[in-house]
Amino acid sequence: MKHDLVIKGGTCVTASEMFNGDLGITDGRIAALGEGLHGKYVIDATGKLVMPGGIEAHAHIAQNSATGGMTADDYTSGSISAAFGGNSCIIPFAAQHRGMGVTETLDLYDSRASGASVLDYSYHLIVSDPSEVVLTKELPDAFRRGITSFKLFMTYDKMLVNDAQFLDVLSVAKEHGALTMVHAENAGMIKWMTDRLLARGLKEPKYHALSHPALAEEEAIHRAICMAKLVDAPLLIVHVSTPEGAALVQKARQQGAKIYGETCPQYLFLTRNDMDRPDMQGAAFMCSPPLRDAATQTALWQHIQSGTFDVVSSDHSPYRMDDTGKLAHGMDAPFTVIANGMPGIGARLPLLFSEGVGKGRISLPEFVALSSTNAARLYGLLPKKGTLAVGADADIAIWDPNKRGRISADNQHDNAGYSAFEGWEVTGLPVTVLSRGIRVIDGGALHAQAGHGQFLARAKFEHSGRKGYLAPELDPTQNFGVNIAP
Ligand code: DUC
Ligand code: ZN
Ligand code: ZN
Repeated sequence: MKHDLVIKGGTCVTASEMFNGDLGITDGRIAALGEGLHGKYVIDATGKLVMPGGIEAHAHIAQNSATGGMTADDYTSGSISAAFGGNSCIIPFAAQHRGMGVTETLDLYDSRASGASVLDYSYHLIVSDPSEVVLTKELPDAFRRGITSFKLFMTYDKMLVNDAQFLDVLSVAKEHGALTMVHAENAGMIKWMTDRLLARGLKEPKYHALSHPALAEEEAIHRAICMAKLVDAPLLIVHVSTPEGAALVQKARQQGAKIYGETCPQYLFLTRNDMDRPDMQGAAFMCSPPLRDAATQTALWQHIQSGTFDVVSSDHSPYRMDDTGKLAHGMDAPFTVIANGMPGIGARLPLLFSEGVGKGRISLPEFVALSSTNAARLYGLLPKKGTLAVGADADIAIWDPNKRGRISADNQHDNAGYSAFEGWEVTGLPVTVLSRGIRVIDGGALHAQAGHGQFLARAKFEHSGRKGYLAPELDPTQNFGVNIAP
C-alpha cells in the first residue's frame, strides 16, 4: 500500500516508549507504524525525533481580560506561534464575564476562532457567573458541544466564585464528566498585601510579586483540593508556582484523590528578580501567580520528576509593552491595573526540551507526556491527538535534537513584541510540524493557511485509576442514610 506520506528513519517517541521505524500517513491519520513503508511523499527523519505534536492546553488568545484589555494574539497569530514552537493543537480559554451567558460566550469565541487558526483548537470555559441557568442548562449544553473543561478563579473580584459556587460547578462537572480547573490564590490575602504596599507608595511592577504571596497560593490550593475531595470530583490546579502548592497536589494524588497539576516555564526559568527593572520594564514579567525564586525552581523540577505535574503549559497571555497592552494606564500606573501575563506559547517546548531532556532532568517519553499526551488524556482528546498510534490524527512534530537556537521576540511569531525568555540558548528544536498530515511548519516557514485548524469537540474526562475520596458526611453508611453526594 502506498501512503499519502511516510516519515522515514526517525526515532519515534511516545509517552511510554521509543522505537525506530517509519510512520505511514493516509487521509490525515496515522495508518501504519512499521518498516519499509512506501508513500507518495517521503520525509527523511534520519537522526530526528518523531513525536506527537505539542498540545498547548493553557493559553489566552483573543480573550478579553476582566479589566477590558484584549490579548495581543488572535487565533491566527497565536496558533502560528504555537506551531513554530512544536505544537499541533491548542486549547485556549473562552471567558464568561459576569452578565454574559455561557452559550453567548462560546458563540463569541467560535466567531473569533472559526477560520482563523492554523491548528486544531478547542476552549476551556472560564465560568465567572454560575447562576442557576448556567448550572442547570448552559454548562450541560456546553458539555454537549464538546467543551469538557471549566476553569474557575478564586481571586480577581470580577471573576472569582465563592466556595459554595465552586462546589456547585465541581458537582455539575462531575455529573457530566467534565474536568474543573482552578486558578488558586487567596483573594483576601492578595488584597491585604496590595493595600499595604500601595499605602507605602510601592506601586512599581516588581511589587506585584509581593502582593501575591506564596501563602496565598498554598491556602487556596489546600481549600480547592478539600472542596474537590468533598464532592469527589476531578480538579486540575493550573499554573502551580510554589513548592508548598505542589506538595499539596502530590499528597492528594498519593491519597488517590482526583487531583491533577500543571506548572509553567516561567516558574522554572525566571524569578521575581527579573521584575526588578527600571521604568516599567518589570511589567513584562508580571504574571499571576507571580514569579518566585531559585529555590522554587529547583523544587518544581523535582515535582516534575516525581510526577506531581501532568502538564507543563505556557499560560501564554500576550500583552504588548505599549498602550494597547501593559502600558494602557500610562508609565506611572500601579501594578494593580497592569495586565497580567506574559507570552510563551512558542518558547514552551524548546525550553522544556533543552532544559529538561537536554540537561537530563526528564526523559524523552516524559517530555512527550508533559507536552502532549497527558493534556490529550485530561482534556478528552486521546487517542485522536497526543500519541503516535494507528488511527490517531497525524499531528506530528519532528525535532532535530541537535539544532541550536536562541529565543528572541524576533523568532516567536506572536504579537506580543517581546519575549520574557529573550536570549535563552536552546539545543533541540522542532523542524517540521504536521496537522492531520498537512505540513504546517517546515524548513523554518509556515505552509498552512488560517482556517486549516478545526474546532475539536472533546470527549469526557476519564479519571480511571484514582480511587477517589468519600467524605464520611456524604457516605450513606455513615451519615444516617442521607443521599446527598453529587
Ligand atoms: N491567570 C492565568 O491563568 N493567566 C493569566 C493571568 C491569570 O491570572
Ligand atoms: Zn490563572
Ligand atoms: Zn492563564
